[in-house]
Amino acid sequence: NFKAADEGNILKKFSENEKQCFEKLRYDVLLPFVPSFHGAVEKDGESFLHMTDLLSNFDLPNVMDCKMGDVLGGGAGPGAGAAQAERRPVQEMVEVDSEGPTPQEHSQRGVTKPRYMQWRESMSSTNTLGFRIEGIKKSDGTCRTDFKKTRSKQDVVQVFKDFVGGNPDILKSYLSRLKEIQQALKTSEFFKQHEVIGSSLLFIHDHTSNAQVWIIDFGKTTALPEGQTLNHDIPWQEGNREDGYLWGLQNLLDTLKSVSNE
Ligand code: 4IP
Ligand code: ADP
Ligand code: MN
Repeated sequence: NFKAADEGNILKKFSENEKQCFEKLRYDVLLPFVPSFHGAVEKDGESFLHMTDLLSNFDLPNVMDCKMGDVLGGGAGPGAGAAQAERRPVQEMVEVDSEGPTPQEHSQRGVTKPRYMQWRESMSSTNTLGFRIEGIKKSDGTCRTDFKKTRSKQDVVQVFKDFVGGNPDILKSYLSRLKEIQQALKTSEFFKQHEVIGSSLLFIHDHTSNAQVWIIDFGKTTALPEGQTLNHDIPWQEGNREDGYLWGLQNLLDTLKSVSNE
């Protein structure tokens, strides 16, 4: 999905939806918290979004991807409706939880995508905390994505503790950056007017204690109909399209605070 680009930049596989988000973000208070966008480009016959490589000002970075809010999408977004026809292999569920699939899903050897996604939300911390850890890449080259059952606050605290290597300066920087992001989100016009699904906060730090958090991945972020806005902090209900982003962010802040207190 990604390609190297000119110094300090990367190319992400083109998405019209994501491009539109980046264009609107140019005029929004969230601009300082998203990668700089340099437009759509063609390379080897394929289209890409040209943006800043967030890792380029780090020396051997450690990176964590935290997916915020609901993942499925409650409205007419890309997560709903059409996805009912898509199937995921039942084996993927069995690998995480042998009790996961129903007898019917076993006999069909598949689960519908919305069912799979809802199950992923319930196994991970998405349902209980409003965010989940997707993956971690460490400076030593190791990569972990086995967080599908990381659900409780204590589980998440342990993962973060290990990730920051117990460094209090890094934790402090992460916390203050998250508070800035929270403030910006609360005043953002873009955020008010969009359902944010499947977007992540990218945590990056290195041994010099340089630590930053960025908002990434607008592939499934969709504009609401003209005049409609979201609160992002109230529970999802059929039809309200609430994504639980701010609820998840507050829980993420509280979780990081308990890492520092331990
Ligand atoms: C994945 O589940 C992620 O939710 C993907 O979202 C999603 O891609 C996949 O759907 C879904 O199966 P796992 O994390 O359990 O693998 P993201 O790319 O935001 O991480 P979509 O296409 O919905 O963006 P499929 O249909 O691509 O498999
Ligand atoms: P996808 O739509 O495939 O989920 P994302 O935008 O979430 O794509 O990016 C996937 C991963 O690529 C992230 O977890 C992050 O590690 C890396 N990544 C994404 N954008 C950037 C960026 N601008 N700079 C550096 N790394 C990035
Ligand atoms: Mn993503």
